[in-house]
Amino acid sequence: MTTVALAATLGLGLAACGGAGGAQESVTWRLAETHPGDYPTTKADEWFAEELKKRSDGRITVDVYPDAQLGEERDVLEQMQMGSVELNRTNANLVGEFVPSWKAFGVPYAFDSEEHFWNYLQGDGGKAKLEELSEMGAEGLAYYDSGARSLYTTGKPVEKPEDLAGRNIRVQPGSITAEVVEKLGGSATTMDFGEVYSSLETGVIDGAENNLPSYVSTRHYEVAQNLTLNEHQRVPEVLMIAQSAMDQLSEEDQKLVREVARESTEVQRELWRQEVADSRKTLEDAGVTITEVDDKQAFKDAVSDLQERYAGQYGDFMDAVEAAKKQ
Ligand code: GTR
Repeated sequence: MTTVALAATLGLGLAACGGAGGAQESVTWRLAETHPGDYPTTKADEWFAEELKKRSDGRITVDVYPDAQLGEERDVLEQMQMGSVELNRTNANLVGEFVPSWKAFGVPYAFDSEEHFWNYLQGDGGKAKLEELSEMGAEGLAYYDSGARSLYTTGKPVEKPEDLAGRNIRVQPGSITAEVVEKLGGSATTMDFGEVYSSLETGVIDGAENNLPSYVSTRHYEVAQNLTLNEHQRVPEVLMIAQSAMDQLSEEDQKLVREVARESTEVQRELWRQEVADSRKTLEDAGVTITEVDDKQAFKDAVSDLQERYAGQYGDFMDAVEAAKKQ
């Protein structure tokens, strides 16, 4: 845990001392966010906080801490488990370290399209998945969009999986993306989000993978100027709350939290669509080499034996994903 994260944890510990369980008159909670203030997830967090304050007549205050002020995502998830951070917006890939069945979100090419992805998330499969967060003492409140993840590299552009040979690609902690990258032919290094820029700059890694808005907001495109739109994963963002925080509320306020969180999904999705378009423009203006991959078959073939293994390991997920195709 970083010093900042530790200090934040201690600070909260003191603030929480008054609460002895049961419904509180009013609560002030912290929401951890890794992205900067102008990123779509952060704006949705803010909308959630404002709306909740308004509709609870001031009983529920949520302070959003952007820019990983409460620590890197993995640290925050640990704090969530201990109940020392109440709310967290994180990427589903990171959750796998704490709730192993969530690693399923990293299965490559699981979803055919944005529509398929959202059919799954908003259907029974997606709802059941949110409930699995109880294993880490949390409740899943809402999904946010995160588009598709693609590769980006320094050096020469990646046009086909073979181009990854000998290249070291950063992946998120807790995810199965390392296996995916290695099947594609590269080598994988697990690293916190905040370390990626300098590691690209100094050549510790040769690339990473993410969606367009993250590639732009982190300015990774300045140091890794080749983007390959191979779209190997669609991994949602999730807004979660520590069970110990939820337990402080009356039933009526718990319902309100869930309702406002659900509504914030629509706000975020709208912001997301705009951000993807803006990011594409930023990248084009900056002269980034964008390699379109119209036929993703070579990438899909490279990971096909993983698919068989995952179908066994994450059978329920794969069945629900399949069912969401037909809706
Ligand atoms: C982004 C995601 C972040 C973080 C990051 C990463 O797409 O929104 O929460 O997980 O990816 O690659 O670490």
